[in-house]
Amino acid sequence: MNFLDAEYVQGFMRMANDGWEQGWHERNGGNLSYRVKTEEVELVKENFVAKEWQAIGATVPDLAGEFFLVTGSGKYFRNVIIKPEDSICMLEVDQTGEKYRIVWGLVNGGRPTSELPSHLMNHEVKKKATDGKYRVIYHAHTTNVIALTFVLPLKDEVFTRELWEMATECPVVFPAGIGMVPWMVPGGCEIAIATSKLMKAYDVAIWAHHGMFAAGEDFDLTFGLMHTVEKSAEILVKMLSMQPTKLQTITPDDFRDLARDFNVTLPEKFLYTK
Ligand code: 2HA
Ligand code: ZN
Repeated sequence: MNFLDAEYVQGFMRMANDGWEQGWHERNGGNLSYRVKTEEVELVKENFVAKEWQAIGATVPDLAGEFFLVTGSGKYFRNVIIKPEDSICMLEVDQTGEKYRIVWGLVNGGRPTSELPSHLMNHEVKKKATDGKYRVIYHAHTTNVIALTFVLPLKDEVFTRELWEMATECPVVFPAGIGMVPWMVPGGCEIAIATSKLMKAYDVAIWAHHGMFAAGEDFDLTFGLMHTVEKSAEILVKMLSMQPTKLQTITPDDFRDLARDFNVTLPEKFLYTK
């Protein structure tokens, strides 16, 4: 089968374009990765031409032998649907989990996303924590979330609670909450370690003054998660722009009622008295 005709490749490209249309991917901002299923690798492997092995910059032994579809470093989300073979690539992780090689794409040269260590370390954590169910890691420069990292304390409890309060669906969409990474140099192993630690507990991590990481089972759920958090942040920015205080809001007991009826567990650490 032609590589670009595979349904998951189409889904990947559509998600990248949806993110572009949301305004989350100025220039080469953001990156996306998908852990490909064995049968999906089989479908397209007649198209593979393996390049040389390269260091990942992190060690991910639990991803040994896995294949990933990822955006390219310096590539623009805007271009993914018009020139996918230049903008994205399929890569294979070696048996030690220390190296990768490109097997399709990036036809004009280049490397996988500069955030490859964060993507792969997050995949490793999520693969283990969800029995292999989670397959998507998405990083975007979401405007309103970034704006909030200048005015709210960079604490998991504060971001989770404030964003939950802005839209009733939020605690149902991200019941585990949100983890905060203080400002760090992007692209390296250190920020990857900090982020993947948070991913053990959460599906969302916010990088202060930079953007967001979201993890999920498939493209719909992961894009939907990013979209929901950013929408909630937009409401919070609008609310704070009107006045600094709320006249009324969703209370801790309201959240407990919601949790009961919607069958979700909301950690009590987010339901503190203000
Ligand atoms: O340019 O978003 O964090 C890609 C990025 C780096
Ligand atoms: Zn970024």
